[in-house]
Amino acid sequence: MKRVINDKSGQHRRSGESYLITREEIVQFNDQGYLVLNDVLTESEMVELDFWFDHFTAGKEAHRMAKDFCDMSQPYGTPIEEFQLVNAMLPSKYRPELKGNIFYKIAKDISAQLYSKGIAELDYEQFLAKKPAKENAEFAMHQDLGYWPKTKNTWTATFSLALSDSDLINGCLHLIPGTNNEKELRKHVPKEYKESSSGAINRDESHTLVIDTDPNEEIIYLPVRRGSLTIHDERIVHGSKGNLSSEWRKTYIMAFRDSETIAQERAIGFTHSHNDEVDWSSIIH
Ligand SMILES: O=C(O)CCC(=O)C(=O)O
Repeated sequence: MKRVINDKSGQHRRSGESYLITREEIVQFNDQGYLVLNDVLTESEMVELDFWFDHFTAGKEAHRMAKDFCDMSQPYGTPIEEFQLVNAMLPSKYRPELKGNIFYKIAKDISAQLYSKGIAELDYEQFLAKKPAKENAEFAMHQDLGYWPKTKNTWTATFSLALSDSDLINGCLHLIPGTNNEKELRKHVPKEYKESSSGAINRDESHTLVIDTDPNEEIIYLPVRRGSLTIHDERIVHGSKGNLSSEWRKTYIMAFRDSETIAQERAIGFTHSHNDEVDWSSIIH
């Protein structure tokens, strides 16, 4: 088991709302599909985000979020008291006060350094909290692109900001480096689903998709301290295990994609809300 920690990153890379990444890190992101950046946000910046994270994950906006407040590891409709993990999708849609926060500004700045072929914009964001002592608060191995409509340009940088330290005990992100460069996307199958009479897969039951992995593939773990970031791309095979600790694992996720890709998604009604009504058979040429 390998743990990846990037000791060269840190606050010395910060200048106002910018965070400088190196040429080697850009190459690593393209070749291996992920990056780890330590100590990106300061403690006082984090405290402002804590307030909204705790507000949402305590369910204070749940009454108007429908499926956007859910436990992605279980079927929709699971009672809140039985949640193992709490997902709050698109928090700044529900509380616009969150728009343009410091995490957004820094992630946008890093996206621009990672992506030179177009304009990287925020596509969606989510809060993810794993409850203490919940062995099944896990994300099955998947590739993010397996969840999304097909678009010409798939470029994505998904930023996970640790609001709590994350480690092997509380279910930090893990992944298989280099799988981002596989030619074909792996076959994703819904964890819970019913087939319609036409044989099409109905994903109304739950959001989770799963893929098979080979036990010989090397999985690496990305433990990070509070205020640090992991960044992964849309094709890398990744997931996370349950939380065996006595504390919450808290993560704020933002995904940046090419501005034209986002426009294509929106044109078919795809906003990354779990309340979207999308024609999953639609393919954008
Ligand atoms: O951070 C995690 O636990 C997993 C999140 C994840 O799978 C994702 O952002 O696609």
